[in-house]
Amino acid sequence: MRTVLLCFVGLLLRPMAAQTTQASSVDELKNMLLGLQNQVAAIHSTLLTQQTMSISDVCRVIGGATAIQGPADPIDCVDVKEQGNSTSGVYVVKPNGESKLPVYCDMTTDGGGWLVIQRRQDGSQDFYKSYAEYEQGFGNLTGEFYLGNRHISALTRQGHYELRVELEDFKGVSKFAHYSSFSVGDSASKYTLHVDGYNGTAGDSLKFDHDGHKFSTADQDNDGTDSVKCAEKHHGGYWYSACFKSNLNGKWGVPGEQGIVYGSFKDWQIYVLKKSEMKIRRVK
Ligand SMILES: [Ca+2]
Repeated sequence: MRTVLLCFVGLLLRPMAAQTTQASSVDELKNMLLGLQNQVAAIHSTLLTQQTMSISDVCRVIGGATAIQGPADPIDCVDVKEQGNSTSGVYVVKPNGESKLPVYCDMTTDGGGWLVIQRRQDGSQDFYKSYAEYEQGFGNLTGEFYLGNRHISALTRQGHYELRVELEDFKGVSKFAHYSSFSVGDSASKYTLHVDGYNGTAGDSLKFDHDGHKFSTADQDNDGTDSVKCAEKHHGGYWYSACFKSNLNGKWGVPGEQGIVYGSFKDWQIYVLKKSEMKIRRVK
């Protein structure tokens, strides 16, 4: 042990001795190292400035996740949940091949990880919108909104998704419909709805009469029925056929066929609902 220590001290002393005899060279080396150190600090500073990180990324880094390589962008709320987020709220996701997108994640219902694509609750948002507006999305993620067909399509093309529809009437009665399979086609398909595998308490008013149908708005009639303009008649944007079993984007608080209706909620009556939430989750 003593020999090892002596060798170690010897190794340290040898360059120190060289320092005393070659002071000028050492000074030059010192200056060179100092210059390199400054350059590294400048590059590091530039990288930090240029780096764009989502709030969740920053939190993960602060929380002790790897600071060397940032976490992958979440592609949906399943990823957001798996990155350790258990609070419902707005998060930024990046669907495959798409730009970053703020979404609302429901982390409490049925195990969490749900990405909300539509919410009605108080009539604060007008849902009588154009095809382009339904394509891009509108409203407030923490209030009433429609996420947008192009985003819903992009999300549901990156895996197998399930759908949960939650409904509430003006008396406070809540029901839900769960579909084990849900997707919306691309723009060329006019955002055709594909939905299957119902179970729940609200009945099936979505696969029935709407599965396989294109999206229609007042300014783009894709309902396949010449005799009527369903979106205009029923004041919404939806996968109308001729015309609906459900009208979840109808006019809030209005009784009759322009209101928010989900036929099987109450004996296939035109029964107006107060709240509606549609949310999707990737099935792994
Ligand atoms: Ca028509």
